[in-house]
Amino acid sequence: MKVALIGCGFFAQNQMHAWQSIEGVTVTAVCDPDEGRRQATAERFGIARSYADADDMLAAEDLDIVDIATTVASHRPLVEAAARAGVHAICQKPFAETMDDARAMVTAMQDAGRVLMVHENFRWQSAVRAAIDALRSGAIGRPFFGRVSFRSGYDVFSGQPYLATDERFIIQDLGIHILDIARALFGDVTRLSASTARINPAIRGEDVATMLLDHASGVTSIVDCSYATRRTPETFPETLLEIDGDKGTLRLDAGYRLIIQRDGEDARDVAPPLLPWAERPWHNIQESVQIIQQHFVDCLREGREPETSGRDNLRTLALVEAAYASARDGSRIEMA
Ligand code: NAD
Ligand code: 89V
Repeated sequence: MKVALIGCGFFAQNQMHAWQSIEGVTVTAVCDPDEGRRQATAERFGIARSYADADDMLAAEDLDIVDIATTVASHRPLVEAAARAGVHAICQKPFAETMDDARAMVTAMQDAGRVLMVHENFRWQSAVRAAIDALRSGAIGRPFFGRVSFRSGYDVFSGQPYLATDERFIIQDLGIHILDIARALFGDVTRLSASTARINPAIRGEDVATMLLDHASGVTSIVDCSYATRRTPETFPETLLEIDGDKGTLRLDAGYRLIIQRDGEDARDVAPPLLPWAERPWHNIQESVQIIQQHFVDCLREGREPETSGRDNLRTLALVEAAYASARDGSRIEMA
């Protein structure tokens, strides 16, 4: 399968490493209007052809997949360009700036008969996946309460400066992952309320968000996110879990310890491996990049819809929009 990368920035480097680890896949071209980034990425990964413009690349290259690793404002035009060119697309989160844009992107790819997946990778982290698998196998019986928690004081702004200046911060950038994990664990959401705060005066958006979710399955969950939490150990970028079921409890604790209590205690180390190209503390996220891209390729080969397809991700994005609306006016939002 021939892949082209669109956007040669901070996170795309992980995506390039991951493509190079997947059998039967070759990245044949990269694209970025920023010449320095484009050339550095092409050189680093030995890619012969590079382009400043995505339309030019799509016209010139014979591709199976485009990997869209740009920030959100360009996602809709780039996915629509992929649809016009008749290539499958994997697009970074946040999927779109508005629900209308996201729906248009899903429709464009559907009409083109091509597969669209969102690079929604947190539910693919191996520690989170171990918890999802345990829950789905009935390890604690029927769940009725969950807390999905990401609290950190890590400096994300040095690698991703736009996070400090965007009007929306933690729900759109990080909460979107944590809400998606809540969906993967407990299913779709019927009601949501949220409150937010900005603790760091040097940034524009909110850096704390606390959300209360009712799930159609009967579970009530709390999704809490903070980049204003100074504590030891610093757990970036771990998502911690506490889940109560009618037969026991499950916890994913700091340090990647999965603990299931049910007639006794089963504690497991579910730490992610340190891939050869990865570095701590990002190795958890980096491993999930390889897993999600492998999932995309497997789905294309087997004709299956990816778990985090564009269509699926509309429901995660709707939670982000609902959380901002609730935080703005104090309402409790009924999800369609
Ligand atoms: P970045 O700003 O470092 O890189 C984006 C690159 O895209 C830039 O080099 C820019 O010149 C290029 N670009 C913009 N418009 C383009 C266009 N039309 N055609 C080609 N190139 C274009 O951003 P980043 O930090 O790498 O983030 C990219 C995306 O990845 C964001 O949506 C972010 O939320 C997401 N991200 C995801 C994770 C994760 O774990 N899933 C982690 C970090 C970032
Ligand atoms: O996942 C992300 O999109 C990143 C981070 C983990 C730092 O929030 O921006």
